[in-house]
Amino acid sequence: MTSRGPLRHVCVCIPTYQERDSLPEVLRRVRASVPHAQVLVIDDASPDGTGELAEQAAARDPHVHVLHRPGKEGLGPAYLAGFAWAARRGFDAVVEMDADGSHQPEELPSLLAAAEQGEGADVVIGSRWVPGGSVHRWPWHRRVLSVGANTYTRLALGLSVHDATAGFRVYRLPQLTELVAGTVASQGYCFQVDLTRRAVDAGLRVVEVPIAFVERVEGTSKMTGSIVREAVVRVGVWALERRTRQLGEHLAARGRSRWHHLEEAT
Ligand SMILES: Nc1nc2c(ncn2[C@@H]2O[C@H](COP(=O)(O)OP(=O)(O)OP(=O)(O)O)[C@@H](O)[C@H]2O)c(=O)[nH]1
Ligand SMILES: [Mg+2]
Repeated sequence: MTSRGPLRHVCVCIPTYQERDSLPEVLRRVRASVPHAQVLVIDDASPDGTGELAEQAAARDPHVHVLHRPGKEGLGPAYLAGFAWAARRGFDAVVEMDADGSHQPEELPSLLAAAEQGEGADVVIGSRWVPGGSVHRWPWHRRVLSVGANTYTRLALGLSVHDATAGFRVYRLPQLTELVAGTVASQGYCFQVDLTRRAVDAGLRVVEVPIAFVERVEGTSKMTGSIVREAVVRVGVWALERRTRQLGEHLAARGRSRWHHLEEAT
């Protein structure tokens, strides 16, 4: 039985690449919204000095920490490094959150509450695409891309999650450590899809909570064509693997029931 007790030690992981204009305000709002939580900035040697800015914040505030990585490797590897950092320090849960202001720190308490209240959850996804969720300042083509990516993912992988690409999440740590024990090669936002399908396959309880997603005002997006291509290809491969596995299970079950009938008849 998985334990879903109260979350006393929470680490908010914020990956950054070139976010000097938005990070200070995001840090301020996170600290105000969840004062008990620790915050870890994971910076990939941003040339604009985001890492140094995070260091200055850490020097002023013992709740802020910085993990410096030698170069830009993508969102996935940055998060894996952050998860390992938090696991070594015995946190109960980690939060994933962008540094660009798209995820509202004021919604953190409701995400954490969803992990704790009632039956609780192992994974909480801050979802744009459930009733009550919303997207602000996105042009129509970004909406189409996100809805399209989520529809493709849901149909291809047979997931019931509505926002599998979302990057505002809570994970209980022991469960997350199991999920990422194997190789997680995904780099861009398909890292989020990868962890979603791993969580569902592992039988974890995944809950979606509506959020208001606001397009960044400062800095520039790191979304590229190759990040989208990575997601399309990887989701396609996972879908094939899943269907092949399901077919194998179906044939094995049919074989077993035929054998059973033969045994009964003799
Ligand atoms: N450490 C690290 N952080 C990254 C990397 N790429 C993106 N990030 C951070 O991940 C978060 C999400 O990146 P965004 O550029 O906002 O990408 P996005 O949210 O998918 O795209 P937009 O919707 O256009 O903002 C931000 O906090 C980025 O600074 C990376 O290679 N390394
Ligand atoms: Mg963003």
